[in-house]
Amino acid sequence: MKENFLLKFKMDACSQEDRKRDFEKIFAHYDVSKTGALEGPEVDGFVKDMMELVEPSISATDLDKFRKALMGHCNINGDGKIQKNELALCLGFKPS
Ligand SMILES: [Ca+2]
Repeated sequence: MKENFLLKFKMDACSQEDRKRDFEKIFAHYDVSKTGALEGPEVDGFVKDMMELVEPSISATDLDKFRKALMGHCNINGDGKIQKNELALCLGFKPS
């Protein structure tokens, strides 16, 4: 089984500090180009890992649907990328 980066993190970490640190690591891992925003294949990678946590054999069609839904939900400023603060809101982290 391919290693899934998201599995390394417990999203129910006990303190707000733990959660924030985990979030920073997750974002940095998927923001390959270090632009401060997930775009194109970076979003694909994030969506794939996230969906494979709940549905290991998910189809490409479903992944695409979920990617569109995620973009619709997270991409608040409408620039086609997911900024760090947008992903934080999406995952239920309070902006700091
Ligand atoms: Ca955006």
